[in-house]
Amino acid sequence: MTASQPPPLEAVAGDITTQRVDAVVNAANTSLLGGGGVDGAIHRAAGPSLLAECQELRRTRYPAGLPVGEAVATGAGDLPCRWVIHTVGPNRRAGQTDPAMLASCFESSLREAVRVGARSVAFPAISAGIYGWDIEEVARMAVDTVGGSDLLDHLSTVRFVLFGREALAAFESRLSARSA
Ligand code: AR6
Repeated sequence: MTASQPPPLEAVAGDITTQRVDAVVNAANTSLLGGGGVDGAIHRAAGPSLLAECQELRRTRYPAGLPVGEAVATGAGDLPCRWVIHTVGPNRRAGQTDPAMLASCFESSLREAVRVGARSVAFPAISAGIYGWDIEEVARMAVDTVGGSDLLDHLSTVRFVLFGREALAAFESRLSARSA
């Protein structure tokens, strides 16, 4: 893959904690201190060094927490990747309904991944679980934002890793609409 040919985006069913990519994106919360869903799975699989790094980030860079739509990288502890990129999706259940905030998560996460030197990145369906966004809308924002990013030139793989048939179908449908 050369720099002039951005990578195809791919969607797979699976568990993001087992992905052999350089960086996985975590659908975190503002506290950066763990939670349920993908966040819980990533922290469990990564082990305590990830939480320690997140606590240090809170102390040094984000005393008020990581803002919605931003992203920050840490190491990955025991995960089979090098970095975890933590981002905070908008919480629809709390009235955060602006799709631009969701787009910002995907764009900021890509930028942070490229900044640390990742060439392959796996994303979950940010905000499509506990934060209550419709999977179709998440698929649209994810595929359109990542697919339209200049940062793709720096990457060899971008993979959406989805839980469940409905989520996979939503992403596959948006990906095929894009390439049609
Ligand atoms: N691999 C891939 N996808 C997963 C996995 C996994 N291991 N586990 C869940 N999903 P969510 P959010 C899917 O709730 O909506 C946490 O408590 C899941 O089916 O993880 O952004 C944080 O700390 C759904 O499609 O993230 C925050 O407080 C998608 O990942 C809050 O949840 C996202 O679901 C963030 O909520």
